[in-house]
Amino acid sequence: MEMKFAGRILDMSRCHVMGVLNVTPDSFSDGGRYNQLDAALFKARQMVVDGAAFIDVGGESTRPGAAKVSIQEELDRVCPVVEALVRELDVIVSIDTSTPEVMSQSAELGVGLINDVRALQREGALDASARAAIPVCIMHIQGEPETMQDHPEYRNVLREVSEFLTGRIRVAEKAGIEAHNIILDPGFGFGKTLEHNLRLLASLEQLQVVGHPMLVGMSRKSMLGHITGREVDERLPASLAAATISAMKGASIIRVHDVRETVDAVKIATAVKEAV
Ligand code: 8Y4
Repeated sequence: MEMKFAGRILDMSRCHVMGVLNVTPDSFSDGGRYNQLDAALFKARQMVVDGAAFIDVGGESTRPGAAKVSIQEELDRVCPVVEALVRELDVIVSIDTSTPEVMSQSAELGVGLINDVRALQREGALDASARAAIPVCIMHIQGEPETMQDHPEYRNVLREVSEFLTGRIRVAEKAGIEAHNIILDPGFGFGKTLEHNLRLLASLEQLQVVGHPMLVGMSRKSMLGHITGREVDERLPASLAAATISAMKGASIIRVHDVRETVDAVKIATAVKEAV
């Protein structure tokens, strides 16, 4: 199954790695040897060398308690970086945003994927994504990022995530988004307890919707901290285990902070899958 991201064709029956590039004001405040743009480009370049197929550029923190970012502020942060990455690097640039204006401007700059953790639920997002006419990742979230971890509750987490995603596919198609451009994501950590996250990972195959590749992101997340007792900067081994399991269970894209290590883990999983 092939998918086209701004001119680049990828076989989605295989597993690819997406590197995380945060462009929030404090993400590059180390040293002052580079300006923000140089630092972002340097980090992205290394992720491409390390084997990333995607770079996911995000200018708004979804952490509960994070400060709200205005549309103009998000545009100012993200657009120069997107423009530089598209021009300079041999990689698919993904835009991590829920803001319609950012979706539209990024698409004009040549981004290959819209990654929306709010599943195109913001006013104007469905329309902006449809007009962009590039692939979009629709992620499950319960509630809003600010409050989603207050008391996550499901009667049947698998069924509810599955029904949310199929419902959003239907809404997206009605808005003019082509079915072949829709990627799905169970949204690990987005309005879920450890138990919910583990149930979703254990049954990842059952969440697959025919014709729609799956993206997953568990890198360094607190679910891994809860199991291992490790702080965020010591979660690489746990993140690699989670990536390996996801790849074995059919994920097409794995969103991570540690590209080099994850590419190796995915290579092992892919080799085993293809040996059957
Ligand atoms: C430590 C490190 C603690 C990272 C928390 C986090 C996903 C996503 C995020 C995901 C898709 C994050 C933008 C949250 N997670 N997009 N974005 N899927 N599609 N938290 O799972 O990395 S940000």
